[in-house]
Amino acid sequence: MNKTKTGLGILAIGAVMLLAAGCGSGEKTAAPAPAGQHTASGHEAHSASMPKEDPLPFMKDMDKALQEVVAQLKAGKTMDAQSSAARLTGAVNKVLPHMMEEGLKEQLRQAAAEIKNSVNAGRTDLNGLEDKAKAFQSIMQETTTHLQSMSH
Ligand SMILES: [Cu+2]
Repeated sequence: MNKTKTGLGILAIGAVMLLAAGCGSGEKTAAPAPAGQHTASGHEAHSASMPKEDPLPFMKDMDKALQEVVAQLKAGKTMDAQSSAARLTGAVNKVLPHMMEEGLKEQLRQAAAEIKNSVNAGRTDLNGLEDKAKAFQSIMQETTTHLQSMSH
């Protein structure tokens, strides 16, 4: 009887130790990475000012709107292209508050404005627009990578 109880006791202690070890390693994994140039306080301040939404779906809208602008201009549908360009800048404006790199933010904002302005001006220089669209795509790629590096 006594031997059985002792045996169970040892098993129980073993289980507790295993649990404790599990917790310990879990805490280590969850520990924050050492702060680099972006301080934790700076990130928190920005997060608080961000809209509570995932910005990545807006990147998909942006990509779709860009492709439509190009396709509609090629088809000579200037009015449609203008409304697609408005959707493009709308998506950009939704994403901007989530970005924490001022340089990239400004690039994205300016590239979208250039496309919108040239479409609205009715100067359908297709080659020029395709160059702008290509430049915009690489900025979008960088933006997506930047947004994916943050948690929302
Ligand atoms: Cu955000």
